[in-house]
Amino acid sequence: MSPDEPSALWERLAQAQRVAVLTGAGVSAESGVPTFRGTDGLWHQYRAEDLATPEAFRRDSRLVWEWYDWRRQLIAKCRPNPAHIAIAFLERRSAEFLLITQNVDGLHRLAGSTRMVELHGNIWRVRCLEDGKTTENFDVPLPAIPPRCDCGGLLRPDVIWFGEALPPEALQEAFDFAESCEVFLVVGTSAVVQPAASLPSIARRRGAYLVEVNLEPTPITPLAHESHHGKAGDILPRLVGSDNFEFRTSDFEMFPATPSGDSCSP
Ligand code: BJW
Repeated sequence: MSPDEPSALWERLAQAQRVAVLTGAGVSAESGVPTFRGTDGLWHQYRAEDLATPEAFRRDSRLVWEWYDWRRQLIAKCRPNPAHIAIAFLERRSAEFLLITQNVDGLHRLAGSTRMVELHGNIWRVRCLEDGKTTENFDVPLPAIPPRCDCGGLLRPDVIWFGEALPPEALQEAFDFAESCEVFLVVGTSAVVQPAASLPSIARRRGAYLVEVNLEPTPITPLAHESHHGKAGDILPRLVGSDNFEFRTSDFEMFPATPSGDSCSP
């Protein structure tokens, strides 16, 4: 759809009780967080098999942690962009709302989203392989690699790697909401990674109004009632009406101590 074409989304949102949003790496791209696929994506430069599988971690936990430490340093400098803010704004104007994110960067929470499931975990949490305890960890950079738990056990990033099951409660909540919502927005995901990629078609089959925002066509495009091609940070605020509001960057201070107060937006 061109930016000038009228969108029926506004009307649909005004009538909807239940609104869902599925996000992927593209929603954080304008904040400076790299996506995974495409020519600038992480998987263009690095092999997922070496860095994002349980086998890779068993083989070389230091290498995997060095990669995650680098990404944590990069993300620590990033701030939410207008797309994150638009989604937090939409939550506030919806009777019932669920943000289903595949992102691990924590930027949605910083932007003010609260009704949210993180399907692929969170890069700011670690999990001990010995005692199974999960804790927040904002050390940037990590003082020791690989990091260790107080119990001496090896810590791993609390994210979901290929071949691993998604958190069952989060997944169930996402599927239940997709089956019962009236509006389902899909923002900045290539929609190739399962099971998250199935959610839009489930919602569509169950009668939801399906809207996509992405730089380019995806497998969701043929299913969508509306497909908006362009930057989420430009399109989403207009679509949901958050472009009439101003937000201070001080609203988005996140970590106890960030290496620099600057945004790493390009
Ligand atoms: C913009 C933009 C701008 C850019 N504005 N748009 C069925 C069929 C086939 C395979 C499978 C299947 N079921 C399971 C599988 C295997 C596998 C899978 O799906 N593989 C496919 C790739 C083939 N899935 C799994 O392994 C999952 N586990 C599972 O299913 O377990 C089953 C099980 C059950 C019981 C016991 C045991 C097992 C787990 C998947 C985990 C994915 N993990 C990662 C890494 C997370 C941690 C980390 O960050 O380090 O998650 S991989 C990576 O891909 C990351 C992302 O969340 C995920 C999705 O990527 P996303 O977000 O869509 O990013 P991109 O880069 O792909 O796309 C960005 C998009 O944004 C693009 O479209 C751009 O155009 C757009 N964009 N700038 C708007 N400014």
